[in-house]
Amino acid sequence: LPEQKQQEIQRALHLFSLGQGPPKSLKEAHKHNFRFWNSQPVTKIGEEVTSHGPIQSEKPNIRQECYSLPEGFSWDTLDLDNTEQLGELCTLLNENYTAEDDNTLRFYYSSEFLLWALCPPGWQREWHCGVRVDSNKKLVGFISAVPATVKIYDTEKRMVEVNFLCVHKKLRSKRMAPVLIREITRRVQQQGLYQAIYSASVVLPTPVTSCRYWHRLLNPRKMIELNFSSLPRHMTLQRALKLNRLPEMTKTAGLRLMTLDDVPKVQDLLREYLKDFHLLPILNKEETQHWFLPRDGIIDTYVVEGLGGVITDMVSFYTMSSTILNHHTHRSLKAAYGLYTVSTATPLQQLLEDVFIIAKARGFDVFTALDVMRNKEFLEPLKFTQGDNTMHYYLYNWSCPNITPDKVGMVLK
Ligand code: MYA
Repeated sequence: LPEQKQQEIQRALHLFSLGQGPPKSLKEAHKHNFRFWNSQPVTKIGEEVTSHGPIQSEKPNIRQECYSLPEGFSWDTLDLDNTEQLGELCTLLNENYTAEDDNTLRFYYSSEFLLWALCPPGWQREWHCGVRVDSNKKLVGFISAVPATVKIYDTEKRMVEVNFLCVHKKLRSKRMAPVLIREITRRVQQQGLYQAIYSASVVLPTPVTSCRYWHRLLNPRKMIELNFSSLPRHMTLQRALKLNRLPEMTKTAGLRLMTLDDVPKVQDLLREYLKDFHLLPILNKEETQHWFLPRDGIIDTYVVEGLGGVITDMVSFYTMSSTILNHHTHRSLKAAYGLYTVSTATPLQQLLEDVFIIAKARGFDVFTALDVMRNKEFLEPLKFTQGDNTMHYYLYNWSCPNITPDKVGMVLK
């Protein structure tokens, strides 16, 4: 094609991509002009990385004052101890954070879940960063960070996990997200941290790893009635019931909910299991307690206690409830999202099948897991089917070679 024509096509592609939001695949990402992300210390799309380390090694000049918001909006650091403000955050997220494309399912975040996710040991109020409309004080934007120690290949780094970036539906595509990201970056850097880890279903520069969701039906009848998008084609109710049938009773002696006394043993079990992966959390006692000690409707950890009180195995998952929109019989869906599964004495499949039996009895409809760690060993044998969604993990201001999902030892909530 003549050069002028080529340029016109490039320009049209660029304008098209601007109106489309971030790309959903790496192929699309190669054509996308990341106006904001290209200005940030992150690996560029297509850049081959062989070295390890910060992208910006010198300490940045940190602005003293907040970044400017469009006129009519102001920053407001939320106080999550204040039930009214916590309620406002629930409303913002529940109405604007997620909805399936076909508008049938919407995640429901409870106040208790948000307190668990946003106030782990070392949390900082400044990192619960909201945006309000000046005229009526309505909360319309949010971004958060929580502290974490993460090991990437051979480097242990104190950093933050960034999550719950949300802009009200009516204010989308107005470049509010880049301002929120810049502001949380500034507030984190002010505390002397220069790296972050985060995940998203969209492709940005550049995933360090890309993992797939898999689903195991616990209540196949309900999932079929809901026409759950990840069901295998031609799955009839009879086939689904037969395929997903579970034994009546669990098999593993000593399987029980984790208690406070188990914290040090769970910490040791996890440390030993995770040590060979290329991306993993380093958890102290307080963090292990916070992230794993069961809290009904939020986080569950089952352990197997062997002879002499030793903890040999564990399965942890968090609860994600969804509201079902426009269905004549079903109002809500309860999903278990697998975190860490470690087996040293119980066969992996038996351990999980037992947990499915318990989860089903406790009203969970589906068990969801990523293809990270050694999970591939049990996904297909235990009748999981691959979902439609990909979870891309990202690092801010850190470059390292890409990590395959089986070398990922970390699940972000
Ligand atoms: S992932 C969950 C994200 N939230 C949702 O999906 C909820 C529903 N969606 C929304 O609320 C909005 O669509 C959001 C974008 C707010 C996502 N991560 O304002 P815009 C880029 C990063 O016009 P909007 C999570 O919480 C996009 O490529 N960037 O767009 C982790 C474009 O940049 P560029 C994203 O649709 C968050 C720009 O924003 C995302 O109105 C980690 C457009 O802005 C995304 N999910 O709002 C954040 N989606 O021009 C990064 C779009 O370059 C943290 N964009 O293409 C980085 C580390 C910071 C700390 C560092 C410390 C040292």
